[in-house]
Amino acid sequence: MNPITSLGELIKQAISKFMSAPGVDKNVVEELIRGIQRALLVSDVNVELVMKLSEKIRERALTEKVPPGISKKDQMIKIVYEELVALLGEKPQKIAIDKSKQYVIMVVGIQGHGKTTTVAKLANYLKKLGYSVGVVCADTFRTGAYEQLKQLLEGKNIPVYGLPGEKDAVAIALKGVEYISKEQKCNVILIDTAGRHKDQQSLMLEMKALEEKIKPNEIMLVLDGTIGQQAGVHAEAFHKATPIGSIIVTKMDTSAKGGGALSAVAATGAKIKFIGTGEGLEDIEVFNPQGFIGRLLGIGDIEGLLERIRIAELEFSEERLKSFTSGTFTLEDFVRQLKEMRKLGPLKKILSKLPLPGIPNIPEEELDKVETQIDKWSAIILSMTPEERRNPHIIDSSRIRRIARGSGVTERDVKNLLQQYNLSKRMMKAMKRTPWKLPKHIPAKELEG
Ligand SMILES: Nc1nc2c(ncn2[C@@H]2O[C@H](COP(=O)(O)OP(=O)(O)OP(=O)(O)O)[C@@H](O)[C@H]2O)c(=O)[nH]1
Ligand SMILES: [Mg+2]
Repeated sequence: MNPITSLGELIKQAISKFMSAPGVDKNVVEELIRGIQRALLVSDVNVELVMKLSEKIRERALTEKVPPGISKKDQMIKIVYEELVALLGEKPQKIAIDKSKQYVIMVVGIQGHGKTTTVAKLANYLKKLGYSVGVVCADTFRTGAYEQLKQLLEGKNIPVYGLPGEKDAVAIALKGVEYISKEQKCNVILIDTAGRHKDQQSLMLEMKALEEKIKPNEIMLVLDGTIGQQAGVHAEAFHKATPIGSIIVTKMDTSAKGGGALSAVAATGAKIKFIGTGEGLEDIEVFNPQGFIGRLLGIGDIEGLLERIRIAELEFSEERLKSFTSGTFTLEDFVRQLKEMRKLGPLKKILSKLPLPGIPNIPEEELDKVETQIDKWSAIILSMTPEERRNPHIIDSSRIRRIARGSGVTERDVKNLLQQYNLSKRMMKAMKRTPWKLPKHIPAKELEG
């Protein structure tokens, strides 16, 4: 069974059951957790990790407040999503290759894990991204390795170098790099290496020799996803022999153990860059934990949902809400709020997505200025006395002068801050009169800078 679908299907089942429950109580949450546990255990994810994750979900479900305007269900989806992403490591790895420089990638791994196939897939993938790519076959152990590579890349206009009969892998690699870069004028060079040797130690020695002589810019380790949690052990062993820069987990399409391989490798702290999802040349995917989990959960617009909750959390923290409505919205609240909003993206985009009734439109240039001024304003506020912060209306021109001097800004800067603060305060009052609702859906795209 396809592990991405099987793990995904099981998680989706658990979630859709959860979504169809009439309300959310402890039992419903427990059932959701059990469903997710089952899905992960079937996918060979380490039991201890599964238990830790369940505990985390349970704890957050019970303690985190639900911001107004958001359903408990949406909040639970967010919690499950975040905890699963944390299990696999947060960020996708970027392909950052300078097109004007030579970049050598050496692909290593155990026999049959998918090195040669992956080299071909990767060459094809990088070529599509616009790189000029060539491939070197430095596998002297497997008969027909060079032929295999040539066949995989047939018709792709990607040069393949090999020296059938030559027994010295280092010699082939050196000549190959020279040929691909000088004669073929390619800047990205992928080197396929042997997986089989008379023993593991001689394999590691050859990898070391290749690494020393070729000095690749990146060593990629290919790991077979069907080995489940064993993947973590192999990743660690290779890490010790040669500095592994990135990992590709292959055969994610064939075994139920894929989830185990991913979590085991992630647990070693190694960076998974791609996953292989089939035997074909196109079956390679950039490994992006967030996208991967998003698809597993089967929620079409997980990003939209997350943004909606983040904004709601930001705006409606209970304390903040109280200070808004009781009129004790202080200068410190103001700057803190701006800082937090800025974390979400460009201020003007956020504000333009919030329907604020009865509030004059703030010109775009003003908002641009606001963005650049937040740090300055923090400094200004630090120069104020606690009383001034609480009661800004007492700040007269002599106080303005003192504050400006103290924070190393102009008097205009101080006045400007006070003006913006007053404007914000008016916004809060207007909101109180016309309680506003968050839009149901803010497309994540529009929040991106
Ligand atoms: N289903 C599936 N099969 C894969 C994937 N990657 C590789 N394979 C298959 O796994 C087998 C071994 O792949 P190779 O690329 O030859 O493995 P290798 O690591 O180069 O093997 P040696 O050179 O013998 O060490 C082949 O039949 C590939 O088609 C994948 O992502 N999914
Ligand atoms: Mg091979």
